[in-house]
Amino acid sequence: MAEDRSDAIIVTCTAPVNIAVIKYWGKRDEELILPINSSLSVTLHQDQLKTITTAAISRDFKEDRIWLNGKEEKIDHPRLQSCFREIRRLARKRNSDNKAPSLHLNLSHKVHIASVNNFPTAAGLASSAAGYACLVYTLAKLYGVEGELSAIARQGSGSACRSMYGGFVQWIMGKSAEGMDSIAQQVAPETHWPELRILILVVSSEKKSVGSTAGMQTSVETSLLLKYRAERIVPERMKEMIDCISQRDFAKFGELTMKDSNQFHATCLDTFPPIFYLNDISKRIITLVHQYNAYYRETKVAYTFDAGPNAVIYTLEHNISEFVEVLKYFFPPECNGEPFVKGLSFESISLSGNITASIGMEPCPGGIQYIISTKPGPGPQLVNNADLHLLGLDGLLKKTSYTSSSSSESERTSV
Ligand code: 2P0
Repeated sequence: MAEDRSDAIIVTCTAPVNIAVIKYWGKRDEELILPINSSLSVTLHQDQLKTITTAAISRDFKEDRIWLNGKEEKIDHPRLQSCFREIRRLARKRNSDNKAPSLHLNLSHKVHIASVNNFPTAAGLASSAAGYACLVYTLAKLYGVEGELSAIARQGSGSACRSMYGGFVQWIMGKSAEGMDSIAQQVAPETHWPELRILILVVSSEKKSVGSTAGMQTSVETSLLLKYRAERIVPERMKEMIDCISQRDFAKFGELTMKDSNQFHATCLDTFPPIFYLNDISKRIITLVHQYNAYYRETKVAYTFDAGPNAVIYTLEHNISEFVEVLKYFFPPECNGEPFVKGLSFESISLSGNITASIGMEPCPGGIQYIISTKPGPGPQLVNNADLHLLGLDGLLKKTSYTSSSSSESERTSV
């Protein structure tokens, strides 16, 4: 728990990445980050992908400070400030209600934060979701505040509210102007569907052309398809997706996941000027998945794409060995000694020539840089080991905190 040798209290927590199967795209309120439609995601396991955040508070600190991935950044970012303000407001309320007044914490004391990801930025995964979820969870533990925190994480980054829970999570868009009802809720825990597997196919390490925040703003301003989607399509799809998950119906879950990803990218094309997130490799992966499913006459594998060209594949445990072999066949690895598949291991099998002949695509060497294999996982966690704090008792970044965390994690994720 919190540590208060000398005067500093230090807390470290971790939070997960999530991948939406019903996409969030578009805000009705930019400042409060209120969406135009509800969305639903799967929380990924933190053994493979997580953010680690340490928060320290002390009367000796002169100002609030933050280090992200080893580099000090400005603390005055409005979204960061929103999260600080809201957590401190809850702490003040808790103190004035006198429910569990904190003996140690003076709310005027300054806070130092350090945060690192255990996955390479090159993976192109939205790190803001895990990052803001981890910040809010860690600050809440530091100040000893509990309860509904997803509405605070939402004010850091919309998708961050879904990373406040494990398993299958919906973000209910809410109706109020203040956003108190725009919150995340767990639909089912990570244990609900133990066979579900997720592969992240990293196809490009380039920075995305249009960031999500700016991209969705232009879409809201210009795309009639997005408006139609938000008002007429997503409400039904949310119900349908919750049913697929509760019945563990992979074929329906996979089909709806692919359709929703395609519709999100259609709204990007309907944006003016249009936004292109999928590249040629993304499109080849889409074709491959459809050909593979056609071979079996069953939806065994599903893709989804966010605001970038990397694919996320959902499938079931018993399909994974074969599908990864299919990927290796059509995207022969050029990985220079690095493992092609990192993360959760599975047995390797040899491939039947019938499948590759039936798919009939030209192989594209190096098209996929590497794959991260994972499964659904739990929500944010408190780290009960002071050795893992990223900040020392002096409130400064430990010399090893960035590099050692990154290298030990990459060892752990290799197979
Ligand atoms: C999602 N994405 O539902 C969708 C699908 C990208 C495509 O949430 O402006 O980084 O911080 O609220 O949360 C990306 O949007 O945007 C996103 P902000 P965020 O996962």
